[in-house]
Amino acid sequence: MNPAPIKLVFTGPVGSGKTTALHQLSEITPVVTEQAMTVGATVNKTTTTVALDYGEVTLENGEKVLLFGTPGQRYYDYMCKIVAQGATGIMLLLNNDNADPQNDLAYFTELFADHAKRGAMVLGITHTEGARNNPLQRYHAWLSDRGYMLPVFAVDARNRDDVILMVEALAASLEY
Ligand SMILES: Nc1nc2c(ncn2[C@@H]2O[C@H](COP(=O)(O)OP(=O)(O)O)[C@@H](O)[C@H]2O)c(=O)[nH]1
Ligand SMILES: [Mg+2]
Repeated sequence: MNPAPIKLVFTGPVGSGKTTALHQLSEITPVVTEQAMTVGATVNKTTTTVALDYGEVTLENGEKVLLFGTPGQRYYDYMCKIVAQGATGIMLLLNNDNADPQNDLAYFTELFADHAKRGAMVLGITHTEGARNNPLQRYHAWLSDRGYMLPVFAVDARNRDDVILMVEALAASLEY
C-alpha cells in the first residue's frame, strides 16, 4: 500500500494570502471556492474562500503533495477543521497589517494546537511592507508565551520562492 500522501494546509485570517500562496505553489489550476463576501468586504477584497482551495504539486522525488487552503472567516471554522484533518503540516499565514495579528496568532495556534505542539506548523507573515510594522521578534515572543517554538518568516504570498521557503522549513521541522 502506498503511504498516505503529504497534505499541506494554508490557514489564517481573511486576506492573509492563503489563496494566493496556494496558486503560487500548485502545478494544476487550483480549485477555488470564492464567493462574494457577506460580511467584512473591503475596497481591496470583495470575495472570500467559502469551503476550501485545492491544488497539487509534485516533489523532485516524484511524491505528490496535496495543497489545501481553508476559509478565513471564523464562522467557517468547522470547515477549517475538516479541511485540515490528517494534515502533514499547517502553514499559518498572518497579515502583519491586520489590526491585531497577536489575536490571529492566538486563535489559529489554538485551532490547530495539535500541529503547533508537534512542530508541524510554520508561520508566514505577509504584508510586512504595510504601515503596521510588527517586527518578527514579536511573533516569536507571542509564540513562546504560549509554549510554542515554530519557524517564522516574512513572506509575500505572491512570491513563489517565499512560499517554497515555508514548505522547506516545514519539511525540515518534520524530519526531527
Ligand atoms: N501587499 C501585499 N499583498 C499581498 C501579500 N500577500 C498577499 N497579498 C495580496 O493580498 C490579497 C489577499 O490575498 P488572498 O490570497 O485572497 O487572501 P486569503 O483571504 O487568505 O485567501 C491579494 O490581493 C494578494 O495578492 C503581501 O505580502 N503583500
Ligand atoms: Mg482565500
